[in-house]
Amino acid sequence: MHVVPLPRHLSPAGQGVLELGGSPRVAVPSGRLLGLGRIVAALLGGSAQVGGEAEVTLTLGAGDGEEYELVVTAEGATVTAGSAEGLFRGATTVAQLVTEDRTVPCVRAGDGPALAWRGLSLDVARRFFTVEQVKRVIDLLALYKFNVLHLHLTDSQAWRLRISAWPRLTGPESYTHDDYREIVAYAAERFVTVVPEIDMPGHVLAAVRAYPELGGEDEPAHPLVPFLDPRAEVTWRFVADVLGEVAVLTPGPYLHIGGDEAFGMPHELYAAFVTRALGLARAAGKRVVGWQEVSRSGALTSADLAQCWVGDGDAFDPEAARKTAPPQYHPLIDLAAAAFEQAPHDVPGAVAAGAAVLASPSRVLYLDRRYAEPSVLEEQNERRERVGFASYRPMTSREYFGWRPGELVEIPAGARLAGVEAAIWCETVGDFDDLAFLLLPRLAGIAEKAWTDRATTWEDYRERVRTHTARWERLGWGGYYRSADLFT
Ligand code: TNX
Repeated sequence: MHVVPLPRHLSPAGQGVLELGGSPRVAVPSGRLLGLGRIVAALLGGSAQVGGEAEVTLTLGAGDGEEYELVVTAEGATVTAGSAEGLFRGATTVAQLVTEDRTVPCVRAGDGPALAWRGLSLDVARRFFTVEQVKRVIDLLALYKFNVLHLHLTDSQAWRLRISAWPRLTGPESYTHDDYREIVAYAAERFVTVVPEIDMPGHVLAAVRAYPELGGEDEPAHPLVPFLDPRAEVTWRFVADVLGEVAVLTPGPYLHIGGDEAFGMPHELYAAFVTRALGLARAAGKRVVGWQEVSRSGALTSADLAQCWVGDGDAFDPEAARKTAPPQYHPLIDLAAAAFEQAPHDVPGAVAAGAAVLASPSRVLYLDRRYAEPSVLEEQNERRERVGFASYRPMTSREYFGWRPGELVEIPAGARLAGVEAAIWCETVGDFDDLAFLLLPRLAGIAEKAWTDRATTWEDYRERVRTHTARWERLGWGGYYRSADLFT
């Protein structure tokens, strides 16, 4: 019973097994849920129907939100939940219980999430991923009961979402409105909410290159780190166009306005910018998420979310970064190191403002950290030296599992924890296999932390997750890291 994340309750119910056969039937209670039935059937390699006899039956009953109950007997598997979302979460448990010989052990399970927000931030700005590739990411998120895909759509290297009134922002490797809608719809069918991030007022070199008037009149601290100037009229035409358009394209309730690392921007300008951007996002009908620095604006409220990525436990090694980064980036390394020192002070401010906290401390939730343990596949060890941010201390997969959401040193006691979000930054990611290499197996461990409030052990988790590799291969994630911590 190798289920990840571990359900709240899961126990064997007798000796028998359910034979799924070559094409199991998935029954849903009404035509309205046939779409869900088809998605679940695809997970199991079968077909969907309304009512009738079936190997897997989804029924609406008691239960809140994502909670579900599961009973598997030799006659069939039944998932019961109060919502379609709960049915889907339960179905992913069934999918994970399927053995290589296409049987499901007889079990009883009762399950639900410990945290409401379980996300992954995907950096499509530094490395473009096609719609098909993003769908593969969503498949993985769904398998592990994540419910948020945060798309880091813009950064200094590139802007990836077309904006009608500002066509020069995007190049050929970008999402059209239809592409973006397709991603959002695919995610929604799997109960994953897309949260789009437009990173401002720093991290905007791509926008300033396309529209130099966005760079303001003052010299930035370095030509590579311009910022959007709140005193310029053009800034607000731009921000209103962008946030308005993204809000309309996004059915989900959240808009992420970035706010991190506005290197060299005077405090008054930063605060003025964030305050007005928060207002525009709210006026567009969205709840706002920002990186923790946005608390410096003094304008956060209890409706907002502060995504906390650096705290007292974090470290950034500028010397290590200098060894690998090209010389023209060296001034930025010092600016980044300074930001890492300053940013921890922004977390208490966000908590005091009443904002909910989204925990993303780089120490355990940034997946662009290098692996300290070797791969059991010799040819992967070259990649280990290349992929992942050089300025973070490499960590073993086992170390990476050693945290719990409520006990993070980076998040002050008393914070209102909305949930946790992993982040995969892609400066060092060259292709999809590099992405697979950094995401798996570690993402599964994060799912376990985010979903279950049971104190599961590394040894127990390891035995479960190491059986998932065939599933990863089938979903197109064959590039996963053959970590010696897990696979020896
Ligand atoms: C800091 S975390 C950044 C990103 C980088 C990342 C590398 C954050 C809000 N900003 O721009 O990609 O470090 O790990």
